[in-house]
Amino acid sequence: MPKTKKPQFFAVPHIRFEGPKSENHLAFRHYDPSEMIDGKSLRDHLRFSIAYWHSFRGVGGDPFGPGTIVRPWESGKDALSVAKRRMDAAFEFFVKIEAPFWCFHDRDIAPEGATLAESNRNLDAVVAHAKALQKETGVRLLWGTANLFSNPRYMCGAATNPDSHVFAYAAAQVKKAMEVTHELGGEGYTFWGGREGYETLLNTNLKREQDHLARFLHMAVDHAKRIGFKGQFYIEPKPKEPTKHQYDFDVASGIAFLRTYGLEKHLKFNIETNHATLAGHSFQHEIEVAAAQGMLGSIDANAGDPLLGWDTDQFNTDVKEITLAMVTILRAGGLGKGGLNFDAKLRRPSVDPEDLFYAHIGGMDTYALAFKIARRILADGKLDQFLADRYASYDSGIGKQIEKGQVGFRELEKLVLTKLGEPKLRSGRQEYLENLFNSYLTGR
Ligand code: XLS
Ligand code: NI
Ligand code: NI
Repeated sequence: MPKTKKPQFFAVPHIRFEGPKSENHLAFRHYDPSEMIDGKSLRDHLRFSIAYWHSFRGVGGDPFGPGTIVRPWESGKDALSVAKRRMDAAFEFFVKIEAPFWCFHDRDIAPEGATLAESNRNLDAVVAHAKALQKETGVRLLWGTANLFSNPRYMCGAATNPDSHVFAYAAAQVKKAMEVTHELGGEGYTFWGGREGYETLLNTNLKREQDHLARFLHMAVDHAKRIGFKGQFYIEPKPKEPTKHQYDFDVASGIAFLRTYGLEKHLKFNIETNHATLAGHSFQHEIEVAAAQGMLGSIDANAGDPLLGWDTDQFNTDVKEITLAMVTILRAGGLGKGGLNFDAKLRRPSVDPEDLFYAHIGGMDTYALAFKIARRILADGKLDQFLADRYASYDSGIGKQIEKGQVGFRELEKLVLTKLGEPKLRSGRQEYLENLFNSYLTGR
């Protein structure tokens, strides 16, 4: 990856791969971006991306106190020049941490103005800067999105707002966000439901709001065609927070929603670990459900805290959780145009710029290690063989006829009464499989 011209914001050196035995914690142990695997570099397999909002706009604030994180680049004569300086720092970071991609919301990168026209002008100015930095560094845009949840106008949602004026405003904002994503060569565009949900049904027409959300997404699909944007659209499910009930609750309800409104060909899922667990699912479950329908798109790589019931957006260092996810991702043939976007933030007391490095090194190494273990699991074939055997009764005979829709209740009743009788119990072997899985994790 090309280097930045003159690093000036981080006292940390370019992060290099030093292997598992390295004592240097500002080095990769498992992520060697240039390692070739199956004719493709690990960089291209994993497609890591940095989330601008957390890493360059997050200041560590929480409901009990203001931010703790003060960055040296957050100064300048006006908001626009600060935005550009911050972006210089961000691209220095992307290069030094070996991330080939980044992701942003429109309002992360450029200040919102007093009118939409002014916001658009600000965005254009910063996007021109981003374009130059992308060209200089080779870093690309994984996906763009619009912030449709911070401004008070969106307090009751954007596309699902009861006021059509707000719907129109959101449409105008997304139009522009899609256009700048396209301008920057973005490989995707994400819709996270922000405040698309409700607090109480006493003031909510659920059916109408869902219709409006679908209408909004159809407009986005139409606009993509109009401007020639070929990137992948993603919907990012989340069950709650900020609203009590979000319409894109989880992947399964997302599939139902997309199919109901004829959108299933146009969107895939951007699955976030912490959103999966908030919905009461495992990360692997959400990936598996999307993959089963050919709708696995991209990953927002983070972790929740098992003891907390909100989106803590932590960096994930859980090799087991990620390896399970990777097994499903690899079986599904990978992420295509998607990637692994670190939608994760530093803890409030992690106030130093170098904490950004430790955080991402940990996340990247965990994913790289999990990727390698998952490949070994699949190459070894024992798990796949177990699955194949478990369902083998559907490969021929009556099972095959069931799958092909060649028999119904009457035929099956007759068969059981005359021929099959009582089925024999077969072990699901869960404990054996857990031990087998652990043996891959620990290398023995
Ligand atoms: C919030 C979401 C958000 C999306 C992008 O919970 O994860 O960060 O990824 O709007
Ligand atoms: Ni996310
Ligand atoms: Ni989230």
